[in-house]
This record gives sequence, C-alpha cells and structure tokens, in this order.
Amino acid sequence: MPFSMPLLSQLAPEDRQAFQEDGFIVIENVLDQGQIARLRAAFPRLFKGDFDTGVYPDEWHWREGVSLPDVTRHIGNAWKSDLAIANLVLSSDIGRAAAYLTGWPGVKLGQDTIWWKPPGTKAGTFHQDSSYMDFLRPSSTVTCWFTLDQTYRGGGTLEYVKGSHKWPLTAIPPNFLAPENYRAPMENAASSIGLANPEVIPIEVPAGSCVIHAGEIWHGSEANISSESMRRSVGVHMIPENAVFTDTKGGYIYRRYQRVGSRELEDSFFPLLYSSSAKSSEWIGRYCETGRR
Ligand SMILES: O=C(O)CCC(=O)C(=O)O
Repeated sequence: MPFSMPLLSQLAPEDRQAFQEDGFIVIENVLDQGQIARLRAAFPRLFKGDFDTGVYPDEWHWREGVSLPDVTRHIGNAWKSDLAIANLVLSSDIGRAAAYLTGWPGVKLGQDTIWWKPPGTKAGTFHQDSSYMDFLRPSSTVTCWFTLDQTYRGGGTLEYVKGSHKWPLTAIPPNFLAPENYRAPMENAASSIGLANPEVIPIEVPAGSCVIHAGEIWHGSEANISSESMRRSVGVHMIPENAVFTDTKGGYIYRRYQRVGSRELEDSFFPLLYSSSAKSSEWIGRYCETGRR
C-alpha cells in the first residue's frame, strides 16, 4: 500500500485560512525514518538508470560523468520507474490534504519531480507553477514538497514570497537551472505591481517534513553553498479532478498522454489520489507493491 502519513490530522481550519492567505503551509515530520531511508535510497538508483518497473521516467536531467557537477539533478514522473517514489506520490493522504486546503472535490496526480542538490549546486529560478499549466482548464495546481534532508539557509533550500500567489500570473521564466540572478523574475514581478524588496522566506525544516504550496506562489531554490549537506526533495504536483485539456499549445509531459478525440486526463497517467464522490484508483495499491498496472 502507498505510504500512510499524518498530514490531514495536522491541519485545522486556521491552517486552511493561513494557506489561502500566505499561499503555503509547512507541516513538519510527516514521514517516518523508514520512509525517509527508502526514498533516499531511490535517488542514486534512479540516476543510474536502475528502474524497478523497467519503465523510463518522463524526464531525466543529469547523468553521471556526462552532466556538469554543479547543476541540480532532477527527474520527472519517477513514480513510473521506481516503487519507493510511487509509494510516496500515490498516497491518498497527500490528495486528501490538498483537497482540504484548496476546496477541490477531488485531486489527481499531475506529475512528480525528484530534486537532488548536492553541495556546490546552483540555484533554481523563482517561478510560479501555474505559469506552466495554461494547457489545462482549470489551470490550477498545488504542490506538496517533501524534504529528505534537514533544510536550512545556505543549503539550497526552497524559498517563498508569502502572499505572492495573489500577484498576477507571469510567463515562464527563462533559464530555469543556471540563472545569473535566480530571484530576478520574482523581483521584476514585484516591482511591476509597485512592491520593493519582497520578503523571501527560506524553509528550514527537518527531513521528512513538507510544504504544501499554491500553484500561483513565487518560489525558487537558492544555491547549495554548503560543503557537505545533501538537499534531496520530492515535489508532488497535483491538479483538480475535473481538469481537462484545452486547445492551448503546450503541456510538455502531460500532452503526451492525451488520447485522440478526448480532453480527459486518463487515470493510468494522472492517477486519482482522492475524491469526495468516487473511489480513488483501485490499481494504485497493486502497482505500489508489484509494479504491475
Ligand atoms: O526543490 C527544488 O529545488 C524546486 C522545487 C520546486 O520548484 C517545486 O516543487 O515546485
């Protein structure tokens, strides 16, 4: 069975209100030590191309001996390849918490991303996740970002601008992984609405914690300037159950899975994590155990 974790039990109506006001909420210590160890072990395996299911992930950025050592390593839709990652990102507990915070009646997995920032890796540009979603209607997304290491300022942690999910949505920023000034797109967006020096909040939490953030919030990750701290995380990007494809071009990964003549986001590729009206996808338990669909 997918991981069970105390997420919803830690959320009260005040937290929902804080999520709506601030655009993100931090929940510490939701994964146990066994789950953290299992997820950490998946990272080197995946980047070596050792896939439990024999299926390649949808994106694979960084190869040993080929890619630059100071670039952030990331893989998109690792759940299709690795069962430890599947056990995390297909957990209905994540979907339930997202539904509670957003008010969506049901939640699907859009995609996962695993992020690995060893010491010396560069920053990740500030962006708004929803800028990447205009090929869906509604074009909403919410992310649950899990830490697998203690995070701290200077160690490549994720940073947020509180309340910035209420700013206008901007275009996708260029140069995602090796920017000159990783905060520049956010600073430009702030100045375009007359805000000088927006406050940036670094996430400093123990391994096994998570941040749930709105798709519109500005966030990015600083360089890891530490000499020995790993920074590994898993982002679970979710979409509302009723999301459909539009005719707007784009959808780099998502669009590959659009069936001819259909606008539907098919369950085999966008699994239903939680729904108030339907049962979540019955195949998930079997897949997480055996890798069989
Ligand atoms: O973990 C990171 O460095 C980036 C995470 C991120 O941008 C996201 O999950 O949306």
